Amino acid sequence: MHARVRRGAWLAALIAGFGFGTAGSSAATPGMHHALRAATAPRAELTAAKRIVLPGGAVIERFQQRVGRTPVLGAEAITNQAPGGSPRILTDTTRPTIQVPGSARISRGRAIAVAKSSVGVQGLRAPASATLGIQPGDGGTLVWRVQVPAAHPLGDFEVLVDAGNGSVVARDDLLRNFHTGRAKLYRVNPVVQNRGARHLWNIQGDRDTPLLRKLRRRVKLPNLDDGQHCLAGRWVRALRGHNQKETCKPNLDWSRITRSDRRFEPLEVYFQINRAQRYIQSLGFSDSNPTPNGIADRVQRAVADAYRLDNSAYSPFTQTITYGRGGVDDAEDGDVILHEYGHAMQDSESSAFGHSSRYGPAAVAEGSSDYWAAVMSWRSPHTANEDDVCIFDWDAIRYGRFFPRVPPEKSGRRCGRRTDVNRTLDEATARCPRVPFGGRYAPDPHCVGEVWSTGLWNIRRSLASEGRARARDMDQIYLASQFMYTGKETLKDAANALLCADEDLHPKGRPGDCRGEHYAVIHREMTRRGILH
Ligand SMILES: [Ca+2]
Ligand SMILES: [Ca+2]
Ligand SMILES: [Ca+2]
Ligand SMILES: [Zn+2]
Repeated sequence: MHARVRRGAWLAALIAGFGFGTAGSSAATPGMHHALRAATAPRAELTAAKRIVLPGGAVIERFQQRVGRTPVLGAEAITNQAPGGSPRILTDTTRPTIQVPGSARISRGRAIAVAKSSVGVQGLRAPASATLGIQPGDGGTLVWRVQVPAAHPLGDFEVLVDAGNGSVVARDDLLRNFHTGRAKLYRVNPVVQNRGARHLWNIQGDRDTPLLRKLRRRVKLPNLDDGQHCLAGRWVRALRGHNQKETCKPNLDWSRITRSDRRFEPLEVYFQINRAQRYIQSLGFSDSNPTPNGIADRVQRAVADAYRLDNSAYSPFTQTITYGRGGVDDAEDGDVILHEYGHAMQDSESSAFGHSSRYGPAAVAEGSSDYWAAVMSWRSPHTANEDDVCIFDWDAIRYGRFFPRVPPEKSGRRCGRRTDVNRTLDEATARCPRVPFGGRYAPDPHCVGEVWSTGLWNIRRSLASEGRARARDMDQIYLASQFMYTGKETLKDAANALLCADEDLHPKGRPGDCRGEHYAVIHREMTRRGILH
C-alpha cells in the first residue's frame, strides 16, 4: 500500500538523523529533505505541521519553524508535490538566525490580563488563551500570543505580549474587516417617503420620474466584505435576476442608481436586511454571544427581480429569499423585503415552525412577518403610524385597498394588508376570503394573520406610549417568544409564548407562571382579539 511505503521512507529519514519533528507522520522523505534545504531557516528547525493529499494524489505539506520547541510566529515553509513528482518549496516565510529563547518572565495569566486591558474588553464570547511564540526580528523576541474572543467590543483580538517585560508588541483584530458602501434609496418605500400616494398613482412600469428620484435618501451600506466590491457582507448577499448576478462597483458608491436600473433592487435588499439584522443584534440576539442565540445571524442569500411573478418568498429548504418583479418590483418596497426576512428569522428560531405546512403556523407566520415590516418602518426616521401599519404601501399601489388620508400624512394610499385591523379571531375566520390550503378551502392565513399582527402592534403601541425603549422591549419579547414556537403553533399558543417570554425577560411575582411585568397589557389585548380567553 502506498501509505506504508511512505511511512517506511519517513522512518529511514529519521534514522538517517535528519532531525525532523514528529508532528507529521510522513514528512521527511529524502526528496523532502532535499526540498527543505531551499528554506531560509536551518532545516532542523522545520517541523511537519500539516499534510494534505489532494484528489489525484498531489501532496501539500506545511512546515512550522520552531526554535527550541517554540514556534516562530508566521514562519512557515510550504511544499508541493505533484503526483509522481518530487516535492519542492512553494512558499517560504521562515527566518535565519533566531536565537534559542530563554524562559518567560511574565506569567500566562499576567499576559492575558495585559492583553484584555489593551483591547478594553468588557465581555468575552469564550475564555482568552495564550501560548508562547517567537516574534522574529532582532534575533527574535519571546512573546505570549494571547487570543481574546471579545463580545464587547466585538472582535477576535490577537495580542502579542513581550514575555520578558510585559509590554504589548502587536495587536490585531482577526474578525473579517468590513467596508461601507453608499447609495440613494427609499428608506421604507416611495409612498412612506411621500407621506401618501398622491402624485405616485401613475407609476408607468419601472420608469423614473423626478418625484421618484427625489424621494430617495442618502443611506450607508455597512458591513460589506473586505477584498470585493459587490453586495456581499456580514449578513446579506444580495443578487439580482434569474441568473443571480452580482451588483458590483469598485468605489462602492451606488448613489446614482435609480429604480429603473436593475441594480436598484439588490441595493434596497442589502440595505433593509442589514439594518434589520443590526437591530436584532442590538436587542441582544447574536451568535457572537458567549452562548450563541442569534436569529438568522448568517449571510442571508436574497435575490431581487428573481422572476416575473408579483410574488416573493423565503425558501426554508435553501434558506434563500427571492423577490419577484411583477407589478412594482417587489424589492423596491422595504415592507416586502422585511416581511420575507421575517420568515427567514422565524425559520432560524424554530425550524419546526419555519418548515410547517399547517394552517395555524401559517397564520402566525404571516402576521408576525407583517409585524416585523411595521417595526422596521417605525424605526425609520420621520414615519407616522399610518406608514407603519399600512403594509406594502408601494407594492400594493395597484392591487391594494384604498385608505383615505390620516393626519399628519398628506394623502391617502393603498395597502396590501394592515396591522390595525380591529377584528377578533372568530370574525376574521368568518370573513376572510377562502383560499385553497392543504387540500381544502380555508380563510386566507394572510388575512387571519392580521388579527395576530394587530394584537402585537397594539401591545407595542401601549408600551411605546411609555417611551421608545419600551417599544424595543416588545420587539425583544416577540423575538424571544418565537424560539418557543412548534410546528403546530396556534395563535393561542403564540400568545401564551409571548406571555412566557415577557416573564423570562421581565420577571415579576411567582417564577414560572408566565405572568411577567407586561402580563396585563398582553393578556388584555390578546383577549380583545379573541385569541386568549
Ligand atoms: Ca426597479
Ligand atoms: Ca410587485
Ligand atoms: Ca408601510
Ligand atoms: Zn409571508
